[in-house]
Amino acid sequence: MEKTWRWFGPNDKITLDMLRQIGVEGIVTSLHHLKAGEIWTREEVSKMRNFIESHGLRWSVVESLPVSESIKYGGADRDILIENYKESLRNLGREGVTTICYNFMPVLDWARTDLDYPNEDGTSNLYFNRAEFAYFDIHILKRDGAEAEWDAKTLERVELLKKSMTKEREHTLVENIIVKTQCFVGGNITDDDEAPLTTFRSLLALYKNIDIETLRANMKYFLEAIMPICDEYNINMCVHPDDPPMQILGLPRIVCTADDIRWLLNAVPNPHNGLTFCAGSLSAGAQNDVNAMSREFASRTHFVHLRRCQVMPNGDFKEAAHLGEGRADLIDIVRVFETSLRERGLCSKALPMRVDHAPLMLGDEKMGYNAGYSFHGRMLALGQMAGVMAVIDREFKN
Ligand code: DNO
Repeated sequence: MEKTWRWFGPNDKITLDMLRQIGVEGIVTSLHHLKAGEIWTREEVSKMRNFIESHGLRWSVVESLPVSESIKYGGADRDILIENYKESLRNLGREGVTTICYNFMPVLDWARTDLDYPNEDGTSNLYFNRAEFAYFDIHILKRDGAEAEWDAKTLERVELLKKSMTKEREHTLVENIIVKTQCFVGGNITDDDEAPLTTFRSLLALYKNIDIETLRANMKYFLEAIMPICDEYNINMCVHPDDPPMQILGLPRIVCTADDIRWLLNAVPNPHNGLTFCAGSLSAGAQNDVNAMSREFASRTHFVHLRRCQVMPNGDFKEAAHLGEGRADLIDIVRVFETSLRERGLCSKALPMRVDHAPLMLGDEKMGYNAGYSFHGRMLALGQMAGVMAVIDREFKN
């Protein structure tokens, strides 16, 4: 696979020159200065492409070209926003940037309660504490009917938590769940929002009458509308699975399980309607056999995220080391994709992969990196995954 790296644009403290030194081949980025729904002009796309190429790298993947909420819930202006999306795709296609990652998660792009959960070895990771998330839902957000949606064991933990909860921790939970994880990925809440909870509540309200069936219909509508452009420019759309892959905050979520993915790929059978195989997101769902899913969906996978989670008996999950304890066997998954490429007569570099979130280590914690996107942690993970790929490549040559 092609070794790519998520880079956040010219203001990223991790520079393209640094990335070349550690063996990165392709860049994954977005036009982060544009808001969801704005047209990406050919000039803007070309400027970014040239900047990346002037550093000896290529713009391999757009992550993300965000889908506006109105397209997801089916608002009055959705057709206008879909036209804008199509225009952005055309401009990307004209510039030869043809792998597009996006997601179809209502309101919240991804969810974690802890951004620096300490490990025994002195590093720290992202963590999802189910009870703290439920606490946020019931006691901070105060969402109607929230309590009834949580299981008895989690509610018992919430009761315990109530006894030790402080204002500071409540504030940190809000920051972690709806601000710090969202502001840098083109999410709904920006870091200068003075009332993030109010904004968040009004976004949730947009989905009051939207159930799974409606969201599915809206996703199909969106995909069918953009497929002609994808055919014309050979663009691969790669939906990112819901993270975590479960129903949360009363919102419908439709890319959580193998059945969901089967539905999505069959609903719009065009091969340009494909998947970002995020092993990490999928592994956070105890229902998912991630390795079996990689086999089943390899031929419709156009982009791979390598990471893995460890799921605790109480439903918490922790982002584990790439070669450590976790629910997805990344060595096997790399082998699945490398094999599938060769079976389909494609060159190994035809499929971009990036290491996803990795621990904070060796001074990363002082650098203010975006949550999950450390330098040393990701560099170590990339080294490990590059080693796995090299061994597998050697096996194919022998
Ligand atoms: C977080 C990411 C997500 C992902 C988007 C893709 O680190 O996994 O923000 O990039 O959901 O659209």
